[in-house]
Order: sequence, then structure tokens, then C-alpha cells
Amino acid sequence: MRHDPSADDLICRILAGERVPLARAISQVENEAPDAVAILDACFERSGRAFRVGITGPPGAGKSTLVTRLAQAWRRRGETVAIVAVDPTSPFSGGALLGDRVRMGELSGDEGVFIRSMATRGSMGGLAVHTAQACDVLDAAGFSRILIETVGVGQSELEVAQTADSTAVVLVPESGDTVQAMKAGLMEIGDLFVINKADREGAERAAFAVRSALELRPGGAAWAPPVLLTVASQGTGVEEVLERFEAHLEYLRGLGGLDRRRRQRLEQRLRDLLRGQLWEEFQARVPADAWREVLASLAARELTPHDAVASLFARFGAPTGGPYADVEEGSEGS
Ligand SMILES: Nc1nc2c(ncn2[C@@H]2O[C@H](COP(=O)(O)OP(=O)(O)O)[C@@H](O)[C@H]2O)c(=O)[nH]1
Ligand SMILES: [Mg+2]
Repeated sequence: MRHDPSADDLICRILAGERVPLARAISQVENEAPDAVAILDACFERSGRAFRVGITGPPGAGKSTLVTRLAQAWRRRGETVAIVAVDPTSPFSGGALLGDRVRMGELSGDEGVFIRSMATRGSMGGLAVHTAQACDVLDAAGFSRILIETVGVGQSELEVAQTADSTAVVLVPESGDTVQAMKAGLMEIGDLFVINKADREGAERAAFAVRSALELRPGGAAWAPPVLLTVASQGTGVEEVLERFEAHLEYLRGLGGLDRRRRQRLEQRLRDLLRGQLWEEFQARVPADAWREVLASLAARELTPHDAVASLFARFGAPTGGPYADVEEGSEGS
């Protein structure tokens, strides 16, 4: 692999536990810098030890607050903790939200904690791939617990949550939240459910609604997702969440489910990466005016979307395989 020799130095320092090069490496990964591949290759080999925990849910549910409390609780047990906040919709990277500002304050100065936010989507497979890659770097750097906070709205955020070994869905008592959660696909991905802000009216009712919704979940797996109440702002119930995460990890390890889950994650990542790269490569072959032309024909209903694909492949090179493999040069007839 040809890369800047300073990448080797960076890798050594990351593996030695230095923080500044760690932050730099994650930026390289996020920006798809030339050295990113060398860094990722070195880290990938050394990853797989950290327990990756996803925290997802609607904006304002208290995810950042809960993540802070969980980090503190894990620190008390001697674990080292990395936090990856993934929220392209949040101004965190610009002006921190309250929960994030509090977190920065409460966790700052602890060498065993590392906090990082990711916002850019990039090209090579997007947010989920970047998150998984950042987690590999953190994993190689020796953190034993990695908390991935992501807002549970939108497909790409769900994909981020699914890069974790275990995921908690955080909701609030207000009626309607569970309905929204079901619509957003959150009920399917939770291994744990947390009704935060249990200091408010209706927490028990919300927990009941979640439990009812979970009964409809297909599969009937041996792990029944617990539904827990917390007041994250006061730390109430946080130990219980931590216990259940650890129990879920034990459960996954015990039945060999962890390996299977991680293999599925890697497969998904491979697909995302391939999709991203194929798209990048193909896109680079198509001149802007040709692209505009095809779009105009589509909009005028002169071409169907399938015709448009066939035409683009015919003119700019089709992948060798798949349904368009037999498309001939010039067959678009113009
Ligand atoms: N009443 C109450 N407020 C909370 C609780 N947990 C967090 N909050 C507040 O809810 C707001 C949003 O919290 P934050 O952690 O930033 O939510 P996020 O958007 O899901 O990350 C902040 O003002 C928190 O202080 C809780 O258990 N009870
Ligand atoms: Mg947050």
C-alpha cells in the first residue's frame, strides 16, 4: 500500500493510546483522505475487542444525557469509553446542544473518555460506513466500550444504529412517541428500550405501549428486549441500562450470536462500500452534459428510468454482470 509514511507514525501513536493522532485519524477517515485506507487497514486488524453500543431515538429524548451517564457508569467499572455522536441534523459540530454541552463539561479531563462527533456523509458508502470505520479506529486504540449516539429519524441514521453490537432505543413518555417510533422502524432495531424522562407524566403507560408493540415483533427470539425507565438527567435507572447492555453482550457471546451479528454488519458494510465505490467510479465517467441530457429525457417521459440506465451503461460502460450486462454499445439508438 503506497501512502504517506507519516501514516505509519500516526498508526503507531494511535495504537499507543495517544489522543491527538486519534482525533486526526478519525478526521482522515471522515474526509476520505488518501491516508485513510492505510489507517483503516492497520486498525481493522486490531479491532473486534470493543463492545459497540448504539443509542438512538428521536431528537430531544435525552440520548446525549443518557450517553454521558452511561459513560460515567462504565468508567466507574474501569472500562474506557469512546463516544461517537452521529447527527447530521444537529448543530453539535457548530453550536453544541445543551445535552452535549453538559456532556463535554462532565466528561472533560478524563483520559479514559474520548468524544467525537461525525456529521459529513461523504461518498464511499456514507454515514454508516464512516461510523463503523471510526469505531474500528477507536476499537484499535483500545477503548473497551464505544457508545454510538444517533438520532432515530431517517434510513441512514437507522443504518448507523445497526453498526452497533447492541442498540437501545430511547423514547419519552409523551403519547405518540411509540407510534412515531414504530413508523420510523425503531421497534425492529432495539435490543433494549428506554423510556427516559420518567419524571414526567405517563412513563409507565409508554412502557406498556412499547411492551405491547414488541409482542408484535416477528421472530420470537430468545432475547426479550427489556423496557426500562430512566431519568437520565438525574442518573436514575442508568445502572440498570448498563446491566442490561452487559447482559445482552453476554447473551450474544453465549449463543455465538455476536459473531453472526458482526458478520452481518461486515457484510452490510462491504455492500455499502461497494455500492459507494461503484457509484463514484461510474459517476466519474459520465460528463455533466450527458447527465443533464438523460435527466431531461426522463423528465420529458421520452426515456423510462430503466431505459436511462441502459443508455448510460451503453455509452459509458456497463458493469460486467447483472440485468444490464447484455446492453450493447449504441443500443440507445441515438
Ligand atoms: N425532565 C427530564 N429532562 C431530561 C432528562 N434527560 C434529559 N433531559 C433534558 O432533555 C433535553 C434534551 O436532552 P439531550 O440529551 O440533549 O437529548 P438528545 O437530543 O436525545 O441527545 C436536555 O435539556 C436535557 O437536560 C430526564 O430524564 N428528564
Ligand atoms: Mg444528542
